Amino acid sequence: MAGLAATLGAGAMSNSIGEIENCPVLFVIGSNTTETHPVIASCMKRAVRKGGQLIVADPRKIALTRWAARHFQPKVGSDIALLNSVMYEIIRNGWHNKDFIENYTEGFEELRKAVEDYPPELASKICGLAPEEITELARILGTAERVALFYTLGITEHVTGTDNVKTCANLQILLGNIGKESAGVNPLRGQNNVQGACDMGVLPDVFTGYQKSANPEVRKKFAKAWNMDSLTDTEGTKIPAMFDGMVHGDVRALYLAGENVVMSEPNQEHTINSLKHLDLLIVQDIFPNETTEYAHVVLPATCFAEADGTFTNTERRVQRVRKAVEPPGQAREDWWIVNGIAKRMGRDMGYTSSEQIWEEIRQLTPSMGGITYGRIERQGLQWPCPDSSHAGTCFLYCDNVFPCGKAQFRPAQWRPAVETPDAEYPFVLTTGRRLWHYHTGTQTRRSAGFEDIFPEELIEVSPQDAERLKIDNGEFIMAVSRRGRVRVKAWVTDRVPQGLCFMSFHFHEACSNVLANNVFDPVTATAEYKACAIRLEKDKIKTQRHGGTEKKW
Ligand SMILES: Nc1nc2c(c(=O)[nH]1)N[C@H]1C(S)=C(S)[C@@H](COP(=O)(O)OP(=O)(O)OC[C@H]3O[C@@H](n4cnc5c(=O)[nH]c(N)nc54)[C@H](O)[C@@H]3O)O[C@H]1N2
Ligand SMILES: Nc1nc2c(c(=O)[nH]1)N[C@H]1C(S)=C(S)[C@@H](COP(=O)(O)OP(=O)(O)OC[C@H]3O[C@@H](n4cnc5c(=O)[nH]c(N)nc54)[C@H](O)[C@@H]3O)O[C@H]1N2
Ligand SMILES: [Mo]
Repeated sequence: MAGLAATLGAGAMSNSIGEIENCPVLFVIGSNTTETHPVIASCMKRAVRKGGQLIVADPRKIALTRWAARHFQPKVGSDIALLNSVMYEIIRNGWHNKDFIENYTEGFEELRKAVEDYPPELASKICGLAPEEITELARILGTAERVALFYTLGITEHVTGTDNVKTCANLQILLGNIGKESAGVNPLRGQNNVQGACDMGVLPDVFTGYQKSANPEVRKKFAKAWNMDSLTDTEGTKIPAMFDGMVHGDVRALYLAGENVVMSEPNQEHTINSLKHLDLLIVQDIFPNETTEYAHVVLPATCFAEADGTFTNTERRVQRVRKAVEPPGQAREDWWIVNGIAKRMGRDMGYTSSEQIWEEIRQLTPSMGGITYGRIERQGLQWPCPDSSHAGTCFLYCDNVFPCGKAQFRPAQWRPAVETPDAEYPFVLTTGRRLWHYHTGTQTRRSAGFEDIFPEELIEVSPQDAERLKIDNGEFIMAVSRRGRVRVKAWVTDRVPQGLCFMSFHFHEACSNVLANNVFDPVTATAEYKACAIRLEKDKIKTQRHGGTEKKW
């Protein structure tokens, strides 16, 4: 799977958005698509209207389930057990794609052995589905002509996130659902340009296009282009290690560009404490926010509508963005600020436009060599696009050609979340997003319309739990974890099953990251935002709505 892993590691969709409406079976696991990717959700609905079968696996009754032929409601953090059991049933019934496995894969025996430990009766105890439901899911996926799998953070934001992703890939390889249209393994990327950021090498161990910094040839190529004698092969630091390093004094200065970490990192107290240790905190942002409170220097940047450049979307499509309005005050484009700082630090990179920067990227990145501003003037191009005569790539691994040779099974074993409910903290809290708001709210909470529609945070509590704890819909309660407590209004709703609560991190008055657990996947260092243990308490002080900290700006 190295080739597959390279793209999955890059987190790109193997297939394209345009193929979604023709999927005969869509398997959506851990993605609240209607609220977080509404445009892609409408393609999924179109597929359903065309006769496609939509299968959703999500612990919550999300809006997409209204369109689903079947909604499976596994427990939070149980996906490996569920999918291993599904593969157990697929193999037991002979539904796996024997030709594909024989000719194009490696490691089938190891996978078969690994999933032997997950008969439905046993997996059922972990994931909370009936054994018959697991068999039913296996039959739907195993007997389909092809299946497209879509996943998002319900899969990745666990300490087992990497293994969760590998398990999704194992399933699709087992069924031969790779390298063809309207199939594949499709992580739906988050921000408008998170794909672009990763593609540009904003990761600790790669240059542009996932060229490894450990490779001496690659380092030589970049050093030459940048007129340097050599480039270091040390791997960059991942976020959790940075924050720990601040506390221990190893990290003295931090430069944040476009991240409101006080709100978005797990365990807010730890985040703030870490920032307070810094000698220098620089924040480059378009607005003052909870993090600029701790900054020594704030650099005002332009927003998307005030800048020129490219964004790369979830289907690997590089698209032009053009400046539509003039930036206010002293705000400058992000690249201009970085260029200016480098100049003052003694290294003039000499950039004068975003196109000039793109040209350098293109020349140094084989997978994007054929993408020029001229060619994407009207319509973006999808990488890989190696040269100017190449039309771009809709779906990866066509003709079963994998960069590593054969697709490799990478079996994984289920492990529970780090924090599971106990007598003191009896609920699972899973966190995420709402349609009306964007992340830490710096942008959407400045929009009167969104604030009218969804003005405050609500913690989702099941009707059964609310009745037992005598919690009324709309009543303020306290949500308490080992890391902090949050006062928040209860939304009594069957969107969550008994024992599960859900909160977003959009509102500073009641942010789930006060509660979330700062434990991380060992490979990616992604936090376990999707599972921690909490208890609910009645709020003794009956105060007004919006009782949290007041905004100072
Ligand atoms: N409106 C809006 N849209 C957004 C964003 C936003 O802030 N607001 N942010 C963007 C970004 S950066 C991202 S990364 C994406 C995220 O997109 P999503 O991942 O769709 O967003 P989340 O709200 O985190 O939803 C995760 C889903 O996983 C489910 N889940 C939780 N735990 C588990 C589990 O253990 N197993 C399974 N199978 N499912 C589980 C939750 O119930 C939820 O439905 O959204 C993007 N789109
Ligand atoms: N509990 C919980 N926490 C989570 C998650 C979760 O599911 N649950 N999801 C995680 C995920 S997937 C993500 S992506 C993160 C998001 O976390 P963040 O990236 O910290 O959240 P944003 O609110 O998007 O903050 C981005 C900042 O960038 C600024 N900004 C916007 N445009 C520009 C620009 O063009 N230039 C510059 N310089 N700044 C700009 C905004 O004003 C804002 O302050 O949150 C993570 N945190
Ligand atoms: Mo994200």
